[in-house]
Amino acid sequence: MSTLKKVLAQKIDEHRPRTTKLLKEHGDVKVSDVTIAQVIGGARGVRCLVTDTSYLDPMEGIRFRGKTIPETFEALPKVPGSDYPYVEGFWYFILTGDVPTLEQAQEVAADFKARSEVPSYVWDVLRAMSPDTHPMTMFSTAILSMQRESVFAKKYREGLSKMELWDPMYEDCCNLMAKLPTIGAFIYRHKFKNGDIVAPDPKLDLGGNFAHMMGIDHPYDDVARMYFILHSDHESGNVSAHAIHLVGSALSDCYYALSAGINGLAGPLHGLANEEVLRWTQNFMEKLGDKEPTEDVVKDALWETLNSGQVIPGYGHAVLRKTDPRYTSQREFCLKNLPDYPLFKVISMIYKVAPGVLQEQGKAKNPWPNVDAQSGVIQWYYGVTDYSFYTVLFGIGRAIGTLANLTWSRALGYPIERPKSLTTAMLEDIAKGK
Ligand code: CMX
Repeated sequence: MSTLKKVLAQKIDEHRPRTTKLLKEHGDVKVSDVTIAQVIGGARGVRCLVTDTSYLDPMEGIRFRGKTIPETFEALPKVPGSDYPYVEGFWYFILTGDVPTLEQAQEVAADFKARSEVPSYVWDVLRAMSPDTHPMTMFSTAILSMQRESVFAKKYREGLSKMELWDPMYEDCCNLMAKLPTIGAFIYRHKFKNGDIVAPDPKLDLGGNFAHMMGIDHPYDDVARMYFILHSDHESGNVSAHAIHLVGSALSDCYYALSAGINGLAGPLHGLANEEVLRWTQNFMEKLGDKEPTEDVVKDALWETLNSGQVIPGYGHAVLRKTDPRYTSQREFCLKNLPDYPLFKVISMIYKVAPGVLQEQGKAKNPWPNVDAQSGVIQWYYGVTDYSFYTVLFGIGRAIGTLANLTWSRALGYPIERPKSLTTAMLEDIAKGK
């Protein structure tokens, strides 16, 4: 058994009594009161999920296993010759809460390599799809097509006790995690590089190998490591994470669950916003022609978007009430690596102007940028200009946290999710105090 699996099994044994005690001794303690606005308004702010892998504070932003983004990058073992950590080490960290040693991160890297071969029928499925299929549809389909590989589904059919369900779920999640970068890079090369596929290099770590399969040189390997870790986890209430948790709660395996989450991530109010940001910015720059993007010109363009009833992509958030630290982290990367790049300058100008415009409009509760406002410019700079691909990158990252969560959900025996609905007439009666 790998070190990671041994440590995880021990952590699960230690954690289970905490959940049992909360349920048995404190099950009737109130956590949230729910208002009619929350019932109608997408359960915003209703505290009714447990997530131990990460916590999102509205003012501070995300913490992975208690660590801020800079603390996470600082603590994890780095890939030799790189400024960024092993994604595989992050997988160890998010699953267990322990910072792995370099050897432990490399053990996961070797384990992933052994699991990384994608069944050839997946390539047949992707090649059979219409050329105008969106990369997210391809990604979701590729994941779903591998459901027949599920160890969890097989073991469940054979009859496995509830206490043991986490083990095949862990195996499935590792198998899937190890294959996602190869699938993502295949979709990119198949769709945007005339099908000129680059074979994986078994010597490289997950981030390095992804850059290699994309066909892009250093420092794109660092971009991949940074990008996957930054997008990994944002508690469980966001659409992709929640969809994955929800589908998994029916004891569907992780192929079904992740595919569902990827479908949610493909919505323009969620992960697809990174594509929308680039589309908006490119349209804006085209209209601008040779003119300088002054503050006034940017302001006018933002108002035009708002006045036409559309949202400003990359701005606002359901939980955050300040600039997303995932935005800041990517901005710092840009300031170091591409400070004078014209597209970055436009993105920075939007950052200067958009919060004021949104505040003046007075609708958005959070006028500050989220992760999606800054991610596309980095991709564009390194040659990935086909922005319909960007959300696939988000999806590979998002799998890390959500698959770790799914493993823990099976370990702690969380039940099938089933909130209760009311009719509008019932809400009207409640409003009248009946
Ligand atoms: N531009 C224009 N209007 C916005 C806005 C934006 N960026 N953000 C919020 N609003 C509007 C909402 O549409 C809503 O309008 P109505 O009252 O007419 O329905 C109003 O402000 C209040 O919304 P809110 O409570 O501040 O925001 P929500 O929690 O409902 O929605 C989010 C959050 C992210 C969907 C929203 O801010 C948005 O649409 N942003 C743009 C899309 C985007 O960047 N999404 C990516 C989020 C991060 C991610 O998941 O990847």
